Amino acid sequence: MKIQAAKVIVTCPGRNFVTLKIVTDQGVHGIGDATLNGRELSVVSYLEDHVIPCLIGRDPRQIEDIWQYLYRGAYWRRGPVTMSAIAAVDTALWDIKAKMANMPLYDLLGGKSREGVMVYGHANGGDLEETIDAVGHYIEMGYKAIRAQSGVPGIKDAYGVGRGKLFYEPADASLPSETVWDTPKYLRFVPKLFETLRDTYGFDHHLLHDAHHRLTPIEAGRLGKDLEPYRLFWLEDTTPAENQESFKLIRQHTTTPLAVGEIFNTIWDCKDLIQNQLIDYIRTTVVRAGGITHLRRIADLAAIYQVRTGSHGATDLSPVTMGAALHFDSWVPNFGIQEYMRHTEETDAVFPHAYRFEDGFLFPGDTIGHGVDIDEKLAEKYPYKRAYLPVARLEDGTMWNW
Ligand code: CS2
Ligand code: MG
Repeated sequence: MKIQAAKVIVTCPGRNFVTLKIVTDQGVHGIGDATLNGRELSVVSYLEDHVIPCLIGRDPRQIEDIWQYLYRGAYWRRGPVTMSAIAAVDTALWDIKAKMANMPLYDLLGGKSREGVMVYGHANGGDLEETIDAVGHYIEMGYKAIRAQSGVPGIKDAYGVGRGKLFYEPADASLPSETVWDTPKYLRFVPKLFETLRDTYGFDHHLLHDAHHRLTPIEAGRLGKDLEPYRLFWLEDTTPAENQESFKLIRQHTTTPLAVGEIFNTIWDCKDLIQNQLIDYIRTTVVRAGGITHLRRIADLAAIYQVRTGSHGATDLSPVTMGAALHFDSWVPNFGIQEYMRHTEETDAVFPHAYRFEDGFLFPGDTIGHGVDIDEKLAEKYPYKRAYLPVARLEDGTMWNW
C-alpha cells in the first residue's frame, strides 16, 4: 500500500483553514488539519514544498515511522509550523488506518472510556451584566461547564469578548489590531465577576476563566487566591509559560486549578510543568502538538501525575481537529474536559462531520475514521483572506502579551 497523492486545501468560510488530504493507491483518503492562526501560509509551504514530496510512495500504515521521519528527519525540531505540519500528516494517516480497519478512530485507539465528552462553552459580554446573562444562556443550552470572559471597566478591548451570542473570533483584521491592557483594573474586576456568577447561579456548574498570558507570576498567584471561594474548574494561561519555573511561585499561593498548554508543541514543552505537578490540566491538542501519535505520549506522561487533559478547541482549530480530538477524548483515560467554541454554519458546511452536541456533551459519532471530511467544491468558493490576531500594549505604549 502506498501514498499516491497529497494536497493542501486552503479555504476561508468565515475564517482561514488549512487542510491536508492524503490519498492511497487503494482509493482510501484521510484528512488532517494544519491551521496555524495568523501564520497559515507558512504551514502550507512547509507541507507543499518540504513534506509532500517525501510522502509520495511511502506506506501509509507506518504512522510511527513517518512521524519519526518527519520529526527527526527535518533536523530542525519542534516549533508551531513544523509540528502543525506533522500533525496534519499524522491525523490524516490515523483517519486512513481507522477507515482501513473499518472502525471509528476511538476504537482503534483502545475503545471508548466514556459515552460523551464534557465540553465547555464560551460565555462573554461587554460588561458584568451582559456576561452574567451570557452564562445564563449557556446554562439554558445545557452546558455543564462554561468559560466566562467579560469586558472590564476602563479597558477598551478585554480579551475574549465576542461580537455575537455564540461566536468569538479574534483573528478578524488584515493587519493586527492594537488593544490596550491594564492589569490592576482586570485584577480588581475578575473576582467580582465570579462572585456575582456564583451568587446568581450557585455552584452546580463548572466555571472557567482564561487570563491569556497577561499576568506576572505573583499577580497570577494573587488572582488564583482571590478566586478560591468561587471554586473554578480552572484558571488558564495566567502567565507566559516560557519560564516554567515561575509556576512554582503561582502554586505556592493558590489552590485554584491551573491549565496551560494551548501554544505548546511537544512533550518537551509540557514535561517540567507536568513532572513538577505545577499544573492540573494540559491543553495541547491534535493540530498543535504533532497529531494523535504525539498527543497520546503527552497524555500518558500527564496521567502519571494525575494531570488531566483539556484540549484547546477555539474556532481556529478546524472541525477536523475537533473531530479527531473527540475520538482522542473518548479514549484517553485521564480526560478532563474539551473546549468547544462553535464554528459558523459556513465552516460546518465545508467540513461535514459526524460529531454532535447534546446536553453539555459532544459525541464523536460512529462513522469510521475520525468522522470529518472536506467538501472541496464548497471550499473553493472561499479564497484565503489574510487575518491576524490582535496585539496588546500597556497604556504607555509598551508591547504586552495579547
Ligand atoms: C484561547 C484562544 O480558546 C482559548 O482558550 O486562548 O481563543 C486563542 O486566543 C486562539 O486560539 C488563538 O488563535
Ligand atoms: Mg486560552
